[in-house]
Amino acid sequence: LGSFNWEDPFLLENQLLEEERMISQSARTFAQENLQPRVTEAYAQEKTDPEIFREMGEMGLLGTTIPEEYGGLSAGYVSYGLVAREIERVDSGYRSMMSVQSSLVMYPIYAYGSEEQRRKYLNGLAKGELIGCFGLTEPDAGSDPAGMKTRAEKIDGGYRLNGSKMWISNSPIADVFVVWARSEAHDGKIRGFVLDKGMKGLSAPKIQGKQSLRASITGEIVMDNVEVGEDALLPNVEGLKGPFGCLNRARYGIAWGVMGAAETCWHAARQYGLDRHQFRRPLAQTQLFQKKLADMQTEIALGLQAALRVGRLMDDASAAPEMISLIKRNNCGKALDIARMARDMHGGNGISEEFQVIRHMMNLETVNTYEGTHDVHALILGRAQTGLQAFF
Ligand code: TGC
Ligand code: FAD
Repeated sequence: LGSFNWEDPFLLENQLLEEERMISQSARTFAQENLQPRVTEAYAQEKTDPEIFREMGEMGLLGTTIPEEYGGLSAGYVSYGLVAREIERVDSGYRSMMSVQSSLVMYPIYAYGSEEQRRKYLNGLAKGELIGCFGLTEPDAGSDPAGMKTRAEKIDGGYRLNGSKMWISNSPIADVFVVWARSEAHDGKIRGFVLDKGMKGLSAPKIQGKQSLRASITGEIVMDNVEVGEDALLPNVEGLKGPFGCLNRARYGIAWGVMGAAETCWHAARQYGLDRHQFRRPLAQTQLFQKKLADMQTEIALGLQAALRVGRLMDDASAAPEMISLIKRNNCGKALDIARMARDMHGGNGISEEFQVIRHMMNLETVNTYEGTHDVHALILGRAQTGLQAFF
């Protein structure tokens, strides 16, 4: 029998290709050296440094799955997941910045865009010289995006857009806005449009006072008679499968990312338990503490293994959206439980920014909600096994 590595119980590392290991290692070095030193202040001050996009771009961490000719790395989805895990090991907000840019902005422009749109945007987005955002959610349409009110009306040579989007990552600092609207000219179907910062009638006010994901800026997108040319329409997709095609990729990345946040919390709790003595022995020498560590280790090992399995199927073009719902839901829920547990295991210190765990815990409340809430993914899985949809 082999030996047991407590940090990597199923030897995930051995299941990676050489290229995947290298991408993961360089993402880890980048995240630990460049992001970790600034996160506590960024979170406390609710400040997003747009320079981070350029730094990620220089490291090749934006649009890793996009072909090299458009500025990406032509890497696979396992590599993309490993990058998400390393960035979210530091903070879910930083991973959000990366995954919106990669999966929700570069991917739709690449997959649904014209050649001109690809040439216009992808290289700048890959370098982080342009910042992107993705507007699907509205004040009155969150879990049910089909209920959106944003409209595109046909005008001479293009479209006029009216509506507002809510809770949009990156929007106040974005140069490129991928927005989804019902288009009268296309039988009322949902279509994607790419808007540029500075267009008349387009604004993106910041949402103030978030108590979660504070290192990642979030805003609205307000479209007040924004007129765009025909060239702003994403020509190659229509209907909700457009935004959902992007969400499949982002949700998959989140399933890896949250395991990174959970690993940070687990490792911190273990170390705290070894260092802190009560009742004349380390906390880690109590049965309750060890049971909690065992639960954390088990859920993380299983969650990573499941993410790797789905990543391999994605690289094989055979992953189903329901598989992604399963791992997004499970891994977010488990990561949130682990962060709450780690917070508790730190006692009073657990509420201090210095020990980090409460920041992860607060962040994971958002991650458990966005990209389909925990319960919405349960309904997707319930529908898949009963054939009965229970959304309404
Ligand atoms: P439904 O009838 O199920 O489907 C409508 C059409 O969409 C297609 N479709 C999918 N296509 C590809 N992948 C998927 N995962 C798909 N899910 C659905 C479907 O085939 C159908 O196509 P067609 O051609 O037949 O019309 O739609 P519904 O209206 O009943 O939807 C229900 C539900 C709950 C599944 C869905 O609306 C849902 O998932 N809601 C959650 C909303 C959500 O995830 N929003 C995310 C906003 S973006 C975000 O949060 C970014 S945060 C990023 C960050 O900061 O990191
Ligand atoms: P609701 O849909 O109103 O849900 C409220 C509650 O009701 C939830 O518990 C939900 O599970 C439950 N519920 C809903 N429907 C049902 C049902 N049929 N049966 C049982 N329970 C149900 N969106 C974007 O488009 N782009 C972004 O970049 C983006 N970034 C975000 C960043 C942050 C920080 C946050 C917080 C959100 C972001 N979102 C973004 C929005 C996010 O996707 C939505 O918040 C999410 O989809 C949930 O929608 P909602 O907030 O309207 O909640």
